[in-house]
Amino acid sequence: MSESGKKALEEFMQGLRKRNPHQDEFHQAVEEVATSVIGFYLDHDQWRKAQILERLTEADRIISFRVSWETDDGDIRAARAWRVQFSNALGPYKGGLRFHPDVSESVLKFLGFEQVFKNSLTGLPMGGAKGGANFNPKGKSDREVMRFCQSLMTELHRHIGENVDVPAGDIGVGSREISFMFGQYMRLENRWAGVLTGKGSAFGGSAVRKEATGYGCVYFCEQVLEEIGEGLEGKAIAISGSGNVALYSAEKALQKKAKVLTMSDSDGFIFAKDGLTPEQLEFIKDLKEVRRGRIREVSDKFPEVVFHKGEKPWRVDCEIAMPCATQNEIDSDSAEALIKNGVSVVCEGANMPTNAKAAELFREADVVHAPGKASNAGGVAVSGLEMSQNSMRTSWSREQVDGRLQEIMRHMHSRCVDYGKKDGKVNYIDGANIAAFQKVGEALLAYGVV
Ligand code: NDP
Ligand code: 2IT
Repeated sequence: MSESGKKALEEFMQGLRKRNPHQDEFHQAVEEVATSVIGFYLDHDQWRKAQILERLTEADRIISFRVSWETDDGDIRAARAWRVQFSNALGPYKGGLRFHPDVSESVLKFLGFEQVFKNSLTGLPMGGAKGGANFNPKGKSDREVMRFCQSLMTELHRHIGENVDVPAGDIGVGSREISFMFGQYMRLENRWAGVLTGKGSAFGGSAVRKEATGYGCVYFCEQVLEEIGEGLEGKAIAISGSGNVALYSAEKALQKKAKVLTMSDSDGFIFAKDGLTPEQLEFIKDLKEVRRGRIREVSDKFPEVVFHKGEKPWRVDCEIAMPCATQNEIDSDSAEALIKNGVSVVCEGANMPTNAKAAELFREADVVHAPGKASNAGGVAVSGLEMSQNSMRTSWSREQVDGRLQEIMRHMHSRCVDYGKKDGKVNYIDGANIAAFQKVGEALLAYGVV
């Protein structure tokens, strides 16, 4: 980067940190984008005069509210919830809801900010948002989760709408929670509307939405490999997480004949030295989706699969790393171990799973690094298709939706290549950031001062 670029970036980041104190995750997400786009920004006077970067790093609005709910024992609890409506420049606000004790305004701002760029890359007309609560669904009964979801929607319903803001799932929010929230929305509004995505197929949900993030991540990975003249068959993949994204990344990877060596949860990881078998993966799906159990139970059932308590899966020998759990799960120690053990591609299923130092190490070691805002965009893309189906009062077949998903992932990959290829190598982080920034920025320029 040029000296003037460095100086401008530092000044911009100083201002951002000052305006958003103590929001480390938000600073990190913005710095990554600003680093990619600062050269373009400095070269375009009109963009600077219009303060496009400054405007795109300020959320349109943030709604913060209390969610009171009652436990099965009759105790009263209060949680804090937010909806960060980041930008509707390209379409209705769109993005998931997260229920996790670590949720904070900073986490939701980073996620909402990334969502603006991710949604732009899909090519579908969607703005960016994120929401959630510092509620821990782990160990809660179905009735407790229902009461929490109903209470949250009692406030949230007045801020959303099929043409305004369309939430979906994320960590801790799957089809059970979406159904509870959707039921409450209809009760409050007395009308059916495609106001959430990830719904059940009986009531407006799209085929393949559940699988879409994981499948999309593997489709993207295939494109990345093709770009360097390789394929997925026989490749050793380390996957983290065992939730929605991890399960369907693993499923598609197995269908493509890759070897899935690891999966994890917050207790530790499991290691299958020759790769998980389809039977083992079916067991894990039932364990996680139906019984809501812990990953260590896999080795009770299959002793050849070894459980490593309290550890992350990044020390195994693998060619591909697919982090599918949470933000900053790959730090510099993990990155060093992966590089030493021969990783050549990192394809992110989670949002911002690699911290800034680890990303720098991958870049220096020539590891191809696909950022979540491109590689995990399959989920929100199929959410966009669910919105279209709801508006048209129709539903498309699995084959149709999966075909569209593959097409969208291919198209996003070529946009990353178009904007990120330099000296024969693709920098996917720059490619994704620059392509997305230009599209959202052009909309803002066209709107005038908004
Ligand atoms: P789930 O709640 O279904 O699964 C999350 C998984 O990650 C669980 O195995 C969980 O383990 C683990 N995990 C979560 N937090 C931590 C933590 N702090 N430390 C260690 N492990 C953790 O969520 P999803 O699969 O939906 O989401 C995973 C990632 O993918 C997130 O970054 C999300 O933002 C991103 N994403 C999700 C999309 C979707 O459509 N659902 C779309 C695009 C991105 P445990 O159960 O022990 O907490
Ligand atoms: O991070 C994400 O893209 C999601 N959690 C999915 C959002 C959506 O609206 O489907």
